[in-house]
Amino acid sequence: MAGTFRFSFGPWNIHEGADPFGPEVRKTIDFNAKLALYKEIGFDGVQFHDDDAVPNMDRMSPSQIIKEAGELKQVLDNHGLTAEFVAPRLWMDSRTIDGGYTSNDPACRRYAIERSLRTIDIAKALGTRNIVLWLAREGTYIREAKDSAWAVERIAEAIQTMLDYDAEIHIMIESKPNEPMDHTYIPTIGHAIGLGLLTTAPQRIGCLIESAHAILANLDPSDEMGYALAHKKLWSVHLNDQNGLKFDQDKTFGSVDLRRAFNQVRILDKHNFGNNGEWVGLDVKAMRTQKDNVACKHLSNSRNIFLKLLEISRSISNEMINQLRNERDYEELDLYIMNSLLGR
Ligand code: XLS
Ligand code: MG
Repeated sequence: MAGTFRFSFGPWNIHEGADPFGPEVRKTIDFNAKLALYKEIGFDGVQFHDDDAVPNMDRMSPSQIIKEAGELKQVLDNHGLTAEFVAPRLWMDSRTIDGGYTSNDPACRRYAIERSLRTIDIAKALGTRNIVLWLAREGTYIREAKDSAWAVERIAEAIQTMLDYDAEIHIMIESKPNEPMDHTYIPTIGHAIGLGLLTTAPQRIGCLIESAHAILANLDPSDEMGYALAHKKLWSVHLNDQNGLKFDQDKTFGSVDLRRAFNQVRILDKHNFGNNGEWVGLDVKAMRTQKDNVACKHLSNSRNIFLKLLEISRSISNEMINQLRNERDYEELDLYIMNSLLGR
């Protein structure tokens, strides 16, 4: 059994380099110029936040939003690109300061839900049924700020409203344990899958696993993937890397821990990831020190590292692994994997 791999990323992955402590260091690349880069560096799919697709959507009517998204679909077609998903950006607006679906202000919760329905309109106009929910501010800085049971119920109700709004959409929940919040309500993929059970259509709720988000929860991303695969819920991934428990780094895939990356590639390949149209998404950031003319290497390098690890994984003898498992000689298995990664 083997997977089929095609790659996607979002326009935010080509970035000016601002961080919380310093301003931009690279020139802005216009959205259309970014689209032109995709194929050049080996990518066929585009991930969108709703306002990546329709920038001024909060000031537009629903029909204007659909029209503008329809025009973008033409541009994508001209570039030979496919929209993988659209995600509502529920963390920038002043109405989402206290969260979107879990805000304590009912008017703000209504805004978050309305905005999510517009996201669905955009997805449909772009020709995808995939919605990603990264629940950025659905959490708290102090536990007493919200009731955690109500919060989860409110997220589920919001998702239910989205499912009822459109019978075709699939929702992929991207869990993350912290940042920007101290704690979020859907910190791991088990929570994401459980959340689906609170709706009337759990079969339309799946998940997207981001390597760094699993690592920030002190979990192994390939085991998180395995958990989701066992539930038939792994509908997308955001591969990247992360150097320990700190802010979300979005480093080049495999650049911190090659073996951890290898195991992600391997579990995806072993379980036929991509054969039902799933994409290998990357969510990586260039180092702030990169100059303008080399600010896409994190993307092409991540893809190349994935493909090299795939080659290594496929060259490994399953017979040898089975034999060592049967002998319970995991020291020898450890060495076999290390030697394979070292090219010996
Ligand atoms: C941020 C998230 C974001 C999502 C899409 O950490 O990974 O990029 O993937 O909303
Ligand atoms: Mg992500």
